[in-house]
Amino acid sequence: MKTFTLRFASALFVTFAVSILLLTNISCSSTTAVTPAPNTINMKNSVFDPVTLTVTKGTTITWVNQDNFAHTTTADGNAWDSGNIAAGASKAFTFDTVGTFPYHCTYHATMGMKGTIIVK
Ligand SMILES: [Cu+2]
Repeated sequence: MKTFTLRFASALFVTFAVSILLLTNISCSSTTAVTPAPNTINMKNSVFDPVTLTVTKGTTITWVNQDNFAHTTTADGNAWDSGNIAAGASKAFTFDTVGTFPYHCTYHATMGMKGTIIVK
């Protein structure tokens, strides 16, 4: 009787553990699907990397300046403007409006330092 109870309890526990694993996997894969790219844009050699970033509404994007001089992230339509982001510094904005937002660095746009944020 004791053995049977123990086995039954073990079976229950295994079922429970497998369920948790399945649930964990499901939530992990859906998170990956919603956010395909890390929400960080590097500013290096006066280039935004990646040049185009697609995110879901409500996502916070962080720009990281890896150059040893200042950059900005400035929306062409002025939806956002970081002002100076010093060497080694970063700046984050949260995107709550769906749309396509071209942007640039005010210092290096003429050198081609431009990017696009797509919010879905
Ligand atoms: Cu710049």
